[in-house]
Amino acid sequence: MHAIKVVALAGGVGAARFLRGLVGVVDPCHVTAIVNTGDDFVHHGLHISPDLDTVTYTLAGLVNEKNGWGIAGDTNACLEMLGRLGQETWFWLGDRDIAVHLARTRLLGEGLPLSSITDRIRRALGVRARILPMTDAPFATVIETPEGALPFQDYFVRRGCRDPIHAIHFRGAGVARPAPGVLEAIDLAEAIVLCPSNPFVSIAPILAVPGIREAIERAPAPVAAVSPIVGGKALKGPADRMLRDLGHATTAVGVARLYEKLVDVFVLDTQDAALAPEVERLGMRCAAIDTIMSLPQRARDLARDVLGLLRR
Ligand code: FO1
Repeated sequence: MHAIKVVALAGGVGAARFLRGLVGVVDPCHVTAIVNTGDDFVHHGLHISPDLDTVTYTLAGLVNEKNGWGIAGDTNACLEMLGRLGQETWFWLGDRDIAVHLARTRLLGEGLPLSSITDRIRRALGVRARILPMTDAPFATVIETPEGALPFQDYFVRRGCRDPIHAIHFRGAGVARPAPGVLEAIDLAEAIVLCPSNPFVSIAPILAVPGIREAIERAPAPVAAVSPIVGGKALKGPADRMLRDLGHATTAVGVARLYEKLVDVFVLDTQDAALAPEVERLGMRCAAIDTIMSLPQRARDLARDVLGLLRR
């Protein structure tokens, strides 16, 4: 076990798997995940925080491994009934998952901030690592497409990421403040990791909260990023199409360029080892490691190797 304080910037499934590896090699009490809330939305009157839940369920050992999100073995009686009532069913909601959204929505209605609610949920589910939303303020990722501006989950789930992307906006970014504990965790960190998450819709929203990017830039801790692009393809989700549509190289180098001046060590997959010199020319160290977390042991190895690189 590393006795080192680690802060990880996290989106959904890829980040959750990395974090599960991380808490296998670092005391979970020393791990703080700062999680994207740009995907949050209100659906059927419920406040849904997909990335916070994906991270929480994964660390709690509850996640549906096949999807990477939702709860293993969850039933869908509520969704089925909603369908019979003529309500929207394009966003799959399991019955147990709905319980979490009900609790979150009720507590928000009572005036509790999202950060306190997230902390209550993770403790109730036995998660020892700290999970912080990037902000307690309203914040929404909006995707500009030929069909107009789409709220993130409309683009991602309802329309299945099929629209070309002109631009991505973060509504609320101007006035958002980092959630309590975020800046302190970054200041005190001994290692900072940008998880293998989508750089545009998972990591960029976190960095767009005023103060977070600046805190990372001035933090004494070294910063690593793990590429979510392997062999020119996203491991999950539309990151490769977003790189292409927004005019970037559809490779790990395209991702590394987005992290220029922020990251000390860039980790790409062994399949992309030949790209390392190009990444190093951007002014960061580059290491090629097996980044595909097909099994929990692989995620632990990856986390251990990333921390090893940061300690060097
Ligand atoms: N992703 C899907 O592709 N389809 C779904 O119906 C869906 C439902 C869902 C429910 C709860 C939850 O926490 C996540 C869910 N996701 C679903 C995943 C989610 O939309 C994305 O993974 C993130 O927003 C992107 O990180």
